[in-house]
Amino acid sequence: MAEMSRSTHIRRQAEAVLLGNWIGGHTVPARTLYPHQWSWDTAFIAVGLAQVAPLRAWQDLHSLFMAQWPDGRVPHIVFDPDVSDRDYFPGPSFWRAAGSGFARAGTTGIVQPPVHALAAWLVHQAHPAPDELRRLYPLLVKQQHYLAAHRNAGGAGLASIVHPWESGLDNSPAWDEALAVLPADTDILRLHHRRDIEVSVVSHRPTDRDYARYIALASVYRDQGYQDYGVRGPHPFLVECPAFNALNASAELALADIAKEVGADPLPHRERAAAIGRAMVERLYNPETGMFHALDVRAEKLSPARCVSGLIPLILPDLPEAIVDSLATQALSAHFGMASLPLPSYDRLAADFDPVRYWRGPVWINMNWLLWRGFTTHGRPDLAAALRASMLEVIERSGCYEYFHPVSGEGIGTAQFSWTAALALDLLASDLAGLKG
Ligand code: 2M8
Repeated sequence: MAEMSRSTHIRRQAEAVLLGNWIGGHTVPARTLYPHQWSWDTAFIAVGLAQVAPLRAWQDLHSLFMAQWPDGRVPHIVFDPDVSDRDYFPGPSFWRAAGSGFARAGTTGIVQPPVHALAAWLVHQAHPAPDELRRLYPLLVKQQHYLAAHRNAGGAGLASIVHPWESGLDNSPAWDEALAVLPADTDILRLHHRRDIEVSVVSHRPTDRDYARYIALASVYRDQGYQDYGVRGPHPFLVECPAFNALNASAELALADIAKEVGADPLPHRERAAAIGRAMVERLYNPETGMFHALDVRAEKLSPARCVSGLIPLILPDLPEAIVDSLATQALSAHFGMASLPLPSYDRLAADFDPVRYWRGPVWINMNWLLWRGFTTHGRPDLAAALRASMLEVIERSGCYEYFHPVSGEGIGTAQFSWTAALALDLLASDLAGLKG
């Protein structure tokens, strides 16, 4: 297809997906499988909406931040009062978290990666809206404050996640070792009915053993009132994820830009970003594999798994040049095999690489979009261009799927998935001369 009609084809599809998933006030990730508002999905969606409906982008971000908790945490799901509790598990009756008074059906009590400051800055780049930035800035600062004050379980200034769902890469092999020491009591699933496997293919979703651990971990956190006690506290899962922390540092950099725009001081944001970057290099980088790994804070051990999350620190502009080179080498190596297809979520050479199971092999567009930004930031236009082309190619061929088969490029998971559509729109709008933001 000629370049023009090819872009038009993708753009039309993507716009239709975002319109179809707009339920008035916010956009859902996908109508059937994910019928509520998700935190980091909202950020990626806003980036794409900036190209076609900037008012909806701001509305999406504001509706998420209306549910921000008084302690600053932005919940990973804001439940829609018009959706039955039976339509998503675990729903409001499991979490029993009121959140802020504005979330009528409540929220979850865990978070997701803080991509929102970057998203707000990118929306503003596409359609300058200083008043919107002024409204959001203090809320974004509070979100960062929560992570710095309550999640520094390892004591080095990095945020720990307390549940795999907080990473957004739910069943990534990055958590396998930290989860293995926890009991996997699948009896818990007799009490709690898995809705996800009724509306998608069982072999693509996390296993029952993983799911049982997710439910047990969420119950522990809920039953301790969603309090964070740090490394010596009772929480059984405390992990420093390289992607989460890279996004945390990148949020501070975006806040520095936003601060300048709204008349606040950018310097503390830059200093925090630099400190997070340094701690990541010290704690999460493994020179032997040439990439970053998740750190189990309780066991004080790096996960051996090579996951795409370990390449995401490439988004940080001040990463040492030798590490940038190494991450690029890894991306091109047989482990990830960035070539005609975008990067998979997990090491292609690993014995347990699974091309269809969720975050244990398939290609995800949000991860590749971040890497594309990273290559551009570090002056690798050739790699950025190749990755951009392969993402658009797979979306054109298969549609706006949730994820893609890492060998055939076939679309898998749910169709009409919002962040795939949104990021396709951003890719189409971005020329290779440079990134916005
Ligand atoms: C997936 O996670 C949810 C739980 O949060 C689920 O499996 O039900 C992940 O891919 C996550 O990153 C994403 O935000 C969410 C909604 O798209 O779905």
